[in-house]
Amino acid sequence: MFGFTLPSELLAAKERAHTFAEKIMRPVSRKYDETGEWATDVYQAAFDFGYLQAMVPEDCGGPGASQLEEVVVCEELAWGCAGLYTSIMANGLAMTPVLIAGSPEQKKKWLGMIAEEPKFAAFSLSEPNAGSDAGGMTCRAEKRGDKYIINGTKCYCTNGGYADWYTLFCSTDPTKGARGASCIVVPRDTPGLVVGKALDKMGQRASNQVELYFNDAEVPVENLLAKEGMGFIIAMKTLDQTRAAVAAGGVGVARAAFEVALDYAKTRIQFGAPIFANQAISFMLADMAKKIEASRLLTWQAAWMTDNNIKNSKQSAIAKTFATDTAMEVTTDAVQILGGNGYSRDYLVEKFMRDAKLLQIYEGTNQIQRLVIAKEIQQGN
Ligand code: COS
Repeated sequence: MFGFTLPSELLAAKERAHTFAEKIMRPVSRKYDETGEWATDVYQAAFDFGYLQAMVPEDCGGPGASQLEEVVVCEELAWGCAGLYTSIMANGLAMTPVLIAGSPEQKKKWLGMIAEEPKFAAFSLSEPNAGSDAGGMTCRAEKRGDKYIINGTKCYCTNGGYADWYTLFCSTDPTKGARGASCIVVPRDTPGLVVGKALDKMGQRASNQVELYFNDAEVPVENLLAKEGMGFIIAMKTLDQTRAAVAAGGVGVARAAFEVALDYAKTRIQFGAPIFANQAISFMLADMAKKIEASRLLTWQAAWMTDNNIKNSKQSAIAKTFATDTAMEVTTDAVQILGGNGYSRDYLVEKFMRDAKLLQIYEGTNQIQRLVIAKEIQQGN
């Protein structure tokens, strides 16, 4: 069966997520953008709606959402507020290494915890000197008896200030480069783990990114996911899955800006007519609509491939790049269409534009996505 419409249960999920975004996120999005405070009220509601724990499988007590459902919901959440969306979506990012590589016991323990009450996990890959070159990580875990002793610094750890546990990527064998990387679950209360202060950002200010400092932090060896040396592969497989949810964020932010710009263009009178009457404006809106629709289809495709166990490194990188570049272009054009009003804080489009920028940067910059796409097409994929 081939079709482009969502099945009824996903249409219902989309409608429900839109209601959540409209009634719970939008009214407070400006407040959390200004204060940068942690939105406990929104995350409690996100838990009640099943969004914080969406990726927890049913046998671990969660809703076990498909990737397609996740991206359908994420588009709406990002429409509501990209900063709040990032906190919610990044819980799925942090859980995915456990989903991919955890033993049944590890899944029950770590994912089950997220299903019980509003709790956060955080994905910790980047380091001050290993961002795009993720394989160059130097954070080190040495095995001593039944413990790993961890030393090093991580950065840009989303939700890191509020997480109960971290999926930490670190080197267990520095002589092997990326092949010496491992993924270890680190509980927040680990002695020797210090959480740094939050990054003060241009946009998505409701989300939280911190540095993590490990000083002889001790973690039981049973917290290792899969085997030593599998960390880099786990990270890459995780990002293949989760980049579709970032793409969905791009679609949501772009759509939010498009709606404001379209409404404005139809009602703003200049030279005796709505500015939409000028092709200079209506063609900008036509291009926005075109790119948003294409972004959504690419996003759905990448998510559908994950759900059907089809390798999607190329498609998720394409979706992430296309949709988040679209978000940047559309939000910038929306500010332009609103002119001076667009640049003012009286309208949300200036926030959408600041928020969009981060989507082009996190979960792999769009330059790295092009590297992934280039490698894939070189290999004939
Ligand atoms: N799935 C499975 N395995 C993968 C993979 C994938 N998607 N991508 C790479 N691998 C494997 C390769 O097959 C290779 O295995 P072998 O050692 O057996 O050959 C190994 O991983 C190393 O791959 P590669 O040589 O391609 O690694 P590079 O160091 O060249 O880096 C990029 C690859 C740049 C793509 C990677 O470092 C990356 O994604 N960087 C961005 C990181 C990122 O997104 N950071 C944001 C964090 S979240 S805020």
